[in-house]
Amino acid sequence: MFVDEAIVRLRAGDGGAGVASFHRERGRPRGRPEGGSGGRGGSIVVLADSEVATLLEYRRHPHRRAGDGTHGRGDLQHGRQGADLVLGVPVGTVVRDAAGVVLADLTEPGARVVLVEGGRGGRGNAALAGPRHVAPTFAEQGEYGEEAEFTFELKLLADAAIIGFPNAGKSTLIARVSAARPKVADYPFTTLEPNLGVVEVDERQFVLADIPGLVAGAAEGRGLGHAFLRHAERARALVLLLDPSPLQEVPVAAQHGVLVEELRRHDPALAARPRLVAVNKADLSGAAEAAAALAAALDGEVHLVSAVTGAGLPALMHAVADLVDRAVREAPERPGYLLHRPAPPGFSVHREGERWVVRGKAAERAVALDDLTVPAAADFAARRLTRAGVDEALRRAGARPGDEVQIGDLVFEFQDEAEQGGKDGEGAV
Ligand SMILES: Nc1nc2c(ncn2[C@@H]2O[C@H](COP(=O)(O)OP(=O)(O)OP(=O)(O)O)[C@@H](O)[C@H]2O)c(=O)[nH]1
Ligand SMILES: [Mg+2]
Repeated sequence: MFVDEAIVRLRAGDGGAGVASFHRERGRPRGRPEGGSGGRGGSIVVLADSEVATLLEYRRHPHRRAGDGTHGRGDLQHGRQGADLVLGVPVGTVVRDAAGVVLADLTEPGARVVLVEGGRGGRGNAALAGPRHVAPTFAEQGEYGEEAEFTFELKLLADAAIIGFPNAGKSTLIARVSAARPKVADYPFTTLEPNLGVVEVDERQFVLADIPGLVAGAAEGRGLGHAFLRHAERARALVLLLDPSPLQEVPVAAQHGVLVEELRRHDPALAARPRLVAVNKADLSGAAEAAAALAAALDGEVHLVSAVTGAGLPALMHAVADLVDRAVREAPERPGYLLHRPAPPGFSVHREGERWVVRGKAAERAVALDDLTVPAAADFAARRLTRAGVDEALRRAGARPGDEVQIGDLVFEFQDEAEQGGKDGEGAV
């Protein structure tokens, strides 16, 4: 089953906690701090993999988690890192965040992007020890891994795409010029998913896509709708394949008009894409006349081919190869992949009712200690908030000494250190 869209929920691993412990020796109740740090949580990465053909796996299992880091231990033993999780997706997958912003367009095999970052491991008391806190009795907590929802959308990377009404003979044609073997039948909408085939013309090669049939009103959902046109979006050239058969109710000139209009409604850039026009089923009576009349009406070239007998196909494939080559010369690079990283760690201050609320990693990290009821730990956290600029930001926002401040789960009273004799004042909590 071919699946070209999936919504996934990804959760990176949590960081392990740091630990507070002390070297113990006979006669010395409290020796040097020896608490190890926690390991960082695993991240989740998407990787464009040419072995992966569909997003089916993500439709089936949309929830993914990377490994957690383990906690630190005494004796300077650090926790192990959580395992990263690598999600293989087909080449041509576009990744969007929940707001629809494109994070990555994975057009090259091997392209990879980190989508959610593992939580940092907490530092143990050995790593926290410094001149001011020679033997901290506290340690940092591990950080939660990031969690977010993403949309994966596969846009096949064909060089050229065949667009036409149901039954026009698109699948018959691709089967004739490539090794692709899609189902062919004389009822409409035989093809429900695109088929790719490699076409060789002299020394040249290009990838041709057989796209499901398009009808008038596809943009409103008629027939199979037009969502599958996403697989034509990256094609450098289009082949409009028209059906002169009397069984086809719409005459070829009108088919041409409908196809161009539906392309435009899906994406104006598609209607502007270089294209060739071909009338199929040359073996049927009336086909040559229909092709000639259309050429006159369009004042352009119309290929007359038969996907069954093969007539006219070499010339048409040559013309497609020429068009693809020209487009490659004009724009050799496929649109590379874009990337917006999430906002860097920082913080913001908001007034919520009577309380000041500080949000953001920099502030949450400062207070992520295992036991803030220990005065030394509270002192340590207060100093880190000052260093991170949180006090200053609160003061500028209008916070007064005694106001309530919330950071994460922690609520405390604002104390203006500047008014108490400077940031380095000893013992202020
Ligand atoms: N006489 C004649 N019949 C053709 C030719 N090409 C295709 N057909 C017939 O047209 C019918 C439809 O062919 P398909 O290749 O399945 O058409 P399609 O465009 O892929 O159709 P959908 O997948 O339904 O959109 C089949 O019965 C084919 O045998 C041709 O050149 N001449
Ligand atoms: Mg078909």
